[in-house]
Amino acid sequence: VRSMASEVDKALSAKLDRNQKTIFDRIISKEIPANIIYENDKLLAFHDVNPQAPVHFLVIPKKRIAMLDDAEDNDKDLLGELILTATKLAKEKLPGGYRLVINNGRDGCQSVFHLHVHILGGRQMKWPPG
Ligand code: D5M
Repeated sequence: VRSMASEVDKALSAKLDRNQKTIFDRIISKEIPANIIYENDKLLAFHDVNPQAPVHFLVIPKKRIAMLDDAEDNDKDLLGELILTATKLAKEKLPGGYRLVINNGRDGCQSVFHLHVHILGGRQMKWPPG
């Protein structure tokens, strides 16, 4: 079982190359399997392979945006849809509440350089997050 520390290790060793395809591109193209929850022409939602809560899934834009830092004004609609879709799915699965997280860069503990929203819930979340 991978631990929280190893997610941090992964983030610390992850290399940012904006032109590099990531594992999420391969999930979008169905080259590799994922437990998909929702899909439309712009977005894909699937369960996180290393869940940090009883419910932990990701919503990603199909457009490759490496990280929140790279989002531009013309991504406004897409970012809106990303959050609203994450929320719609979260409300269905987690009526007691939930947390959305977007990790950005090394200090943010980002390990996959394809923008993704984490949706976590099914337990009492703590604050501040680690
Ligand atoms: O989070 C990246 C997240 O992506 C981390 O929680 C594991 C998850 N992950 C990595 N590979 C896969 C596959 N193949 N399927 C599902 N989930 C995956 P970050 O915010 O970059 O630290």
